[in-house]
Amino acid sequence: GSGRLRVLVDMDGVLADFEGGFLRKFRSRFPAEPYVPLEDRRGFWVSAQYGLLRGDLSEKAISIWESQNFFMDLDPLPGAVEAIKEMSKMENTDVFLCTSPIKHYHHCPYEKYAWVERHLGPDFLAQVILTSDKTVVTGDLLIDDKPDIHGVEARPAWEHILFTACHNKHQDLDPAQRRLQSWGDDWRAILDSKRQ
Ligand code: UMP
Repeated sequence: GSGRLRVLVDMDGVLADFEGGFLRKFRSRFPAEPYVPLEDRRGFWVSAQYGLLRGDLSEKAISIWESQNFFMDLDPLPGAVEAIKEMSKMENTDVFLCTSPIKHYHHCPYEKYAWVERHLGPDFLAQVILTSDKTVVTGDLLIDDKPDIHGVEARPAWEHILFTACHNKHQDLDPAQRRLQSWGDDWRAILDSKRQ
């Protein structure tokens, strides 16, 4: 290899507060409907849990993140912006933002780039990787809140570090899988553990 460490960092649920932004806009648009408090969230797919609550709530949930300004308005998670800026300034370290767009493409891809420019600065736009299959992207680490990341590559190059989120905090992991509890956790030690 190049002797450099390549870190792939997910956006929704790791840098941007997808769950908090969703719940706020869902309650504001559908004030009479039931909702799932963040402490009751289980499973990665918000739409699936809302569908279990009541059949028609799945499509109401989806309509929230398909709306204009949903992705743009997401707040950064605590410490995320500072951590990414510091990580990208480290010697021998390349940071890429690796994120899957929703299928409804009218707003999401544009707003993800706009979010990066706004919160991380224009220099970070070149680091964005939009992909619906993260297994074909090579890297040493993938920091992501989705517990099961699969695709056409059966043996991805990266080690998946599970970023703790409301929907995965109770989940039992494979004993080999490592977690990052938050950006206040020791992400520097995880990076160091992968350096040559
Ligand atoms: N997403 C859905 N449905 C859900 C929850 C999330 O489509 O119930 C979207 C939001 C993100 C994408 O655009 O899925 C997940 O992308 P990654 O965090 O895996 O990059």
